[in-house]
Amino acid sequence: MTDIKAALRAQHIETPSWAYGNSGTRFKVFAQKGVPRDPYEKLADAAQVHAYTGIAPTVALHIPWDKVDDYADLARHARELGVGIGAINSNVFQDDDYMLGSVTNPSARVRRKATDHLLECVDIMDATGSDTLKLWFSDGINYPGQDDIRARQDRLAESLAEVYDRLGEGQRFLLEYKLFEPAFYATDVPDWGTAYAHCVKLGPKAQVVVDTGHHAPGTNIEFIVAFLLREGKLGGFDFNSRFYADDDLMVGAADPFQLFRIMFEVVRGGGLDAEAGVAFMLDQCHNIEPKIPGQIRSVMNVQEATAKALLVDREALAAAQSEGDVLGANAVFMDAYNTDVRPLLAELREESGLAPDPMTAYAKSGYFEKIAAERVGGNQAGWGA
Ligand code: PSV
Ligand code: MN
Repeated sequence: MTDIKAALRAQHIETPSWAYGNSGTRFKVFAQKGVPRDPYEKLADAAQVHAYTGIAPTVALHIPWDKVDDYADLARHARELGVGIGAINSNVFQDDDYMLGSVTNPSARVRRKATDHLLECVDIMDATGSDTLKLWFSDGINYPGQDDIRARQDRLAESLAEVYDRLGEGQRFLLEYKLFEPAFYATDVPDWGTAYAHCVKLGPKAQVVVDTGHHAPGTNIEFIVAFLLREGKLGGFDFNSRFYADDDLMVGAADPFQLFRIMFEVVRGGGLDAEAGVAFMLDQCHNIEPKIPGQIRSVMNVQEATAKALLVDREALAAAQSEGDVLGANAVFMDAYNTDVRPLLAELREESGLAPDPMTAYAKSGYFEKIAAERVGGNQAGWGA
């Protein structure tokens, strides 16, 4: 139990700045009270999530949504709030120029513009002290014959190589894949195999990030996790959950058992160890639920799944597996999943001087009432704004 508690104490989950802004679907973005109006206020909200959970000490930025004049000042502000800047997420999907793609666009001018943005993100890493660049490309085509699939791979490789060469000491990039959307026929980085192949070619500073919402229904995500960890190529997660496509719902809400299975492979593969360098990030939007509690709940969901994964009796499991005891092995696995870990986590928090229930503690803190009263006027931050 001491080992389990130590592992849980060391766990670090990163929240995304964009989860604190307004978000929605293409049908409607609902405004909520107290929503941040700039990146500084987003960091203040993220600091609340860390204050009550104790395990969310960094915040991912998305550029240009979090564009500021002075990034060093933003990083200083974060430190004063007790948090740090995590991954820098690039955005080459919201400019008119990118209609036919960014780094894979048939136009050399547009490709140059996109790659320059990625390089600018590395400058922001330098200024903020971030060690991770996250790359997601919306690039792809809608119609057979629209563009040359293979040439697009060449263009992608060329841009990635340029960004890779710009990375400094201790910096890396994570390449994210996604099956479809916004491209509907062929996406340029559609799956982990494509991302993996590009990363292997580039070298150790390039790794794959698994966004749990980016697969075809029924995909065995924990297999991908096990494989990438074994190869030293699992750079991190964008956690969220989904019922249909890339729903960006709270992680663990749709399928807590899947999250447990993923976390088991993480534990099994040594992915919780700091040296493994796996970044546990959330990539979610809270369209109808309040945002700060939505993030607190999500962090707790990952923590609960991790605790259950750590509880798996690995010796008993290995014994049953080597004896070919199918039902016995499955029972060991399910015993851990069916354990109520909430008392253990409450105890852990109290040992660290935190309230046992972060949701209640936050609700009672009066923070929401304060920001709802203070944050009037100005433009609320939003997904894509
Ligand atoms: C794309 O769907 C994605 O998962 C990428 O990580 C983007 O940066 C993010 O969503 C935007 O919310
Ligand atoms: Mn993502």
